[in-house]
Amino acid sequence: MTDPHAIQPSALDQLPDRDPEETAEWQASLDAVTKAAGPHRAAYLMRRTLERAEGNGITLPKLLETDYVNTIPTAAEPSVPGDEEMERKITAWNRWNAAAMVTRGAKHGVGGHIATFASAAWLYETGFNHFFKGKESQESPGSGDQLYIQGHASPGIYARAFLDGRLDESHLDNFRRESAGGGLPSYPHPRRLPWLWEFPTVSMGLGPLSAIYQARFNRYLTNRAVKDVSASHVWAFLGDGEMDEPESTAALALAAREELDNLTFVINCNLQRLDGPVRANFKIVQELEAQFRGAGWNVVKTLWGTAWDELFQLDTTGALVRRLREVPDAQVQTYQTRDVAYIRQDFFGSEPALVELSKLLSDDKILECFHLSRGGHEARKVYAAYKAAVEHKGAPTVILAQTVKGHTLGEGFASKNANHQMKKLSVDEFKSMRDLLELPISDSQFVDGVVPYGHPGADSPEVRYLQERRAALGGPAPARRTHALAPLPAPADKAFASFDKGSGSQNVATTMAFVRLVKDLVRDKETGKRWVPIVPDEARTFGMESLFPSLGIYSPKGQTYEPVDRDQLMYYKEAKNGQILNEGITEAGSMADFIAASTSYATHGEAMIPFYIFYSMFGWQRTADQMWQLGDQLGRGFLVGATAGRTTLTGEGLQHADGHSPVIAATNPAALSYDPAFAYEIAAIVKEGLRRMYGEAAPGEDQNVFYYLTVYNEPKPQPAKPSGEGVDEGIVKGLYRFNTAESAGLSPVANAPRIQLLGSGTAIHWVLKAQRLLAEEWGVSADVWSATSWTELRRDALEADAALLRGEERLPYIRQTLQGAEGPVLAVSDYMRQVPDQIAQWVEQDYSSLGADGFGLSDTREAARRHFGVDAESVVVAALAQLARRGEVKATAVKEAREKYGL
Ligand SMILES: Cc1ncc(C[n+]2csc(CCOP(=O)(O)OP(=O)(O)O)c2C)c(N)n1
Ligand SMILES: [Mg+2]
Repeated sequence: MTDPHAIQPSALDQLPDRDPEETAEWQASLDAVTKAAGPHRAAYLMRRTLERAEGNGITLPKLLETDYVNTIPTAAEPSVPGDEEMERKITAWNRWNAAAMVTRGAKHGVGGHIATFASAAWLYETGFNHFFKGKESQESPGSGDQLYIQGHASPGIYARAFLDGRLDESHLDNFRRESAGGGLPSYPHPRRLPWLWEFPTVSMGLGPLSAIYQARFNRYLTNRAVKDVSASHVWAFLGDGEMDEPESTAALALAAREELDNLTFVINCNLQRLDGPVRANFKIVQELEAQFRGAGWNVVKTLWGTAWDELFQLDTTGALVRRLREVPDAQVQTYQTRDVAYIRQDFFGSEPALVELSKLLSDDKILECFHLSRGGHEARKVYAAYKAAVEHKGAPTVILAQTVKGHTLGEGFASKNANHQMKKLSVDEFKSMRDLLELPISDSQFVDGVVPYGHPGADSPEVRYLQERRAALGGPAPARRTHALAPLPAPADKAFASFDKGSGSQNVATTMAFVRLVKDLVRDKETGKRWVPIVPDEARTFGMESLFPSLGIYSPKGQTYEPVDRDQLMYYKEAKNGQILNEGITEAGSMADFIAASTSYATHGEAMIPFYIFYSMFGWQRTADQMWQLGDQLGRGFLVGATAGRTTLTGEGLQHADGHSPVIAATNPAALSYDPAFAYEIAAIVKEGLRRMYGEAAPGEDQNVFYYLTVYNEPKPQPAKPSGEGVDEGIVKGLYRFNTAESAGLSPVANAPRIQLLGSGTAIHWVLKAQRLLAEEWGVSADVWSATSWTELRRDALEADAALLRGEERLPYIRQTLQGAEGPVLAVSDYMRQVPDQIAQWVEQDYSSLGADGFGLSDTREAARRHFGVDAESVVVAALAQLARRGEVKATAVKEAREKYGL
């Protein structure tokens, strides 16, 4: 056995002990207390001493865990400035209607959740009655607070909107039945119910991450003097199970570092998730406390209801606190469902001091404590926690509120492992709930066994109270602003037009072209300050470091140090009003930034224009779920996949080489995905994007879209924009003819066989070379088309197909554009063939494609292109093969070409 008093080497030894005698005296007094009064008392004294030290300004690292008790004792709770009885009644109606709407829907088999809101009802109610600011709030006009509501609690939010008159019975009866119109979406989906929901949350983990960046973005808006939203508070309601998602805790340190005291997490610690306990053998609250404290958050534990106070008073030995700390969560859950004999034996029977304590407790008292009395179920305690949170300065707050999952729903529900998925209550269960909640609903209202909705009447004291509270706080919540903003003025055309001349012989990569364009646009007098450049530690890779000194990198601290490169032109400039969000290596964080900025038009009534530029491989592939969230949240802005393509990243290889981001982007209905080949195309697409998302909407046009552009790092001379008709339209719609064999000056012979070559992005350069080889070496005329968006071409065609079912006939744009083009079509890109093949079924001509399928590899661009069979020579051979099949060139030409080029 090791001697506990033996001196162990420790970090303290690096610091010389100036007075070993004094040190020994302190240690001896601790030993004495431990011996005389027990370890609990010793620990208590140590904590008190640490508290005193803190009060004296002695800085010591904080302890990560406190006992399993409330942070705010009952005696320190402020009184709730409202009518507690009225709020109890309102909550009871909401509990009822939330359970009723899901139960009534059960006959359609559309599902729903009852237990989550039942555990969280007071967490929401207290916020709605006393804290959450609405959009018309005087302190934060047009913004209010931002509420991230747990997805599975949505029935409770609908129930409240029913009580306040924003929804009626038919809405509730169409919960989860949206296709006929007028229904309610399952979860917070702004796209489906844009006047109510602001923030989609149900893909767990994305809500907490987004909430942090939203709070951060609020600071950014304020610090950049776009809009003062310093009074807006961000509230994120989260499940304890949800905290296991990596995204949930990914940005905790950022929130603390930037002192986001405009942010509160409320974690509903009902100790259960979908399958069972969150931390069966451990304690989730303690784990979260340590994690949040360690990250620098203010932690408020609201664990026990008032009934427990008497027990803590009686706990003279500290045995109760010790036991509460040691019983694992799943055992606490079991107590919630077992009789008093079991609790006496299993909980109190574990040691003599607890047996003694339990003798002082009645059966009813024990049951009240173990079955019901939780901090998260008492308005006073929740109020105290929220007040502490909004008053805390210098750090965000997390409230760990302990609750019972399925609270008030009866024995069949409460604390049952399967309760997350139980979709209905029986009539008898409803009747017991009615009695428990003292709701004035009569048996006769259950017609044919159908549970009735409950409403005290539009003019009832409950509804008037609720509406008055909301009016005082600035209007209904949650609520999203849907009225149209004044369109932003279009930037001067000069910025775009300068790309139309081309770059002459100068080599310019399309990434560079995009960065140059943005540099011009951020200088625009009217709209420049609205741009939000976001980049996750890759600005230098994309040639953006010249933006550092001119725009500044956002830091709420400004620049407290002298940058190492201060004497250089492009030094690393941070500023409190910096415009660039240089996020460090977090694509998820950058996307969360993007989402906050891209929805600022609705959240704050201030349109912002985010562009987020990333390594294309680490965008969609890494964070596609956030792109989906963005689409749901109706975000607008530009995503830019740089260093795109499977063969462009000389030497980088398998994990960098992106051959499929356009495939993933195509799955998102809100993403308009473009693969521009030339600088002037980028200018045209960005110009159109600004018009569509921020300008005047055309009739029937959805403005709630975002753009995805793939740009390349390959320097090439940028041609001038062809002067032909329909070029601008073609760029936006996805295809236009760049040149013909004739206009390219390739002087083909009369009646030469002809082929149409379609290329996108960097592939256009191989296609153009192939066009020349075909003419000069094989007597074949090729016309070259730039396919700026395979995805938009397909969508247009899909729409034409859908219109056909409605009896409207129109040619898809792709077919119309290629009409009369001679010969077969060969489509080429630097992505897997699935990307160009999106259009195949609508091309009338013989169609074929080339692409970079399979894992990427490390090599030179030329070698990689030869490997994947997409280089100019491969294009020539494929074109000859296509023509040979049609009998338009000699069959031997294919073999000859392969041998000539050494394929
Ligand atoms: C990313 C993701 N994975 C899985 C789910 C499915 N899911 C929905 S709710 C749930 C359990 C939630 O438990 P918790 O967060 O503790 O919430 P509670 O209902 O207990 O308040 C799960 C696994 C989801 N919605 N999102
Ligand atoms: Mg839970």
